[in-house]
Amino acid sequence: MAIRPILTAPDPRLKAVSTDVEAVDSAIRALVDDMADSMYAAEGIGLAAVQIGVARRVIVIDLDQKDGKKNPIAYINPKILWVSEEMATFEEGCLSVPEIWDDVERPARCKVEYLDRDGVKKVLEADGLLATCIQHEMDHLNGVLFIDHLSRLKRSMAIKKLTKAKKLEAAS
Ligand code: K2U
Ligand code: ZN
Repeated sequence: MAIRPILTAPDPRLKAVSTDVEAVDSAIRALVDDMADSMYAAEGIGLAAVQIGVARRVIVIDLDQKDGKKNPIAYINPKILWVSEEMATFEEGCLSVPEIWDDVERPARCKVEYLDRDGVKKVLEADGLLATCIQHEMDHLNGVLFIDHLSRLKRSMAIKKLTKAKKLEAAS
């Protein structure tokens, strides 16, 4: 169990298209545990493996964090089977896009098939914040950040702000 550094944009590694996990073994379970530790340390509610530099199709989400309770759910090789025509808008942020928040419209509900941390196939119908978070994380597995859904002007302003912050961080 380890807290690993979270990549921040701009970083070409965040643009990778992550590859499927061949077998849900102890190494993948250790990756899931590290992802959960890293997510909690950053006070996030979701994390994709690519955000800690591992381009494999693994997501961890925990929307149940209250009173110190932790219930991290692993989604391995997740596939979206269906999305609703109905759309919903949430103000999104991202641990890899620090201090930038903006509204993103996505399908309000989705159905996702995945393997759990024991390799058991599951199917989940999600709505609300879970549906948004799953789609946000699925974007990460395809090398897409939430700012890629914004207008060209807003995205370029975000990249400019993030680039400036990285240069200041490197100089300090
Ligand atoms: O990829 C991520 O960083 C996951 C997001 C979860 C999320 C994003 C958009 C919509 C729903 C969920 C973070 O874990 S939670 C947002 C956040 C961003 C920066 C700092 C703290 C929390
Ligand atoms: Zn994100």
